[in-house]
Amino acid sequence: MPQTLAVEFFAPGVRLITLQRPQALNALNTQLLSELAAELADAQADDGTRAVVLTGSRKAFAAGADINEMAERNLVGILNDPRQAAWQAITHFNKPLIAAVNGFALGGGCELAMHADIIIAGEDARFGQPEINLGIMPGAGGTQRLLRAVGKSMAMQMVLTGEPIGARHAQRAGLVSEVTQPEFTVERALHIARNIAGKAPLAVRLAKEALLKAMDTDLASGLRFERHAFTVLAGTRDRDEGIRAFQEKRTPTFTGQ
Ligand code: DAK
Repeated sequence: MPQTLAVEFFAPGVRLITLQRPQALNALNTQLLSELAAELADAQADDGTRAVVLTGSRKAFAAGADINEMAERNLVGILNDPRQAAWQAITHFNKPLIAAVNGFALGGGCELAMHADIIIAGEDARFGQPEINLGIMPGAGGTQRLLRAVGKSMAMQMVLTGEPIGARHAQRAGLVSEVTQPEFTVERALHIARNIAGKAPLAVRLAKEALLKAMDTDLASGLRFERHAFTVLAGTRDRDEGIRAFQEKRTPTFTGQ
């Protein structure tokens, strides 16, 4: 049983993971990161899980890496850091991941949110990379993913000053797809997850992979991947079912084949 997470299941195929270290504003210590990585691995292996929502509390999605734990690590400790493996597992999660962010998403917390495919933010959410204030810099993808999400100028400003931005600002910049009242953030994320969970799983998986390719490859390679994935889907039963259901004016029943 995880100690730092709560996990709930919703039909059809949605898993809600809530970070629960309220005493430290969900700071990401080794235990929390390991439990999160294990939960995502379980969700990935489970055919019944089609989408995952990740959230924190009203006050904090996550206030970054656990600074007290960081204080105990020297350079050797950092090179052999077990949190590296946990971050790798989170990075390789291949099902749809939606972050429902209220309150602080700082440092590793902002980086964790950026691992999600979609971010829904409450009006009071604050996104920031304050590592510079500790004499360090982002280490879990912050410099790379933030720049791709918000562009060079704003990423530079956020990383070099450490100052956070609010939810509306993050939405205008493209980091966040929707802003809600804080009490509806999780509900809205679950609604989107349920919608995605009803789609053909192979199409969702390949569409996600193709979209992520756009972030790290040139246009010609991305288009090649897209064409290949599109061709693969043309041979699936779910594609036949989707088209037949349209013609028969009914809701499709996808099986993942
Ligand atoms: N770590 C540990 N404890 C934290 C914490 C954190 N990041 N953030 C907050 N807390 C604790 C506070 O110490 C306090 O504990 P008590 O004093 O009550 O025992 C409690 O949570 C409530 O916090 P505050 O009293 O400070 O609450 P406020 O509302 O006044 O302020 C705040 C909220 C979020 C503005 C403030 O707590 C704050 O500035 N927190 C630190 C934010 C921060 O600097 N985050 C970046 C950390 S560096 C890596 C990958 C990534 C990283 C590292 C390694 N590898 C791949 C190896 C990432 C690094 C970072 O994220």
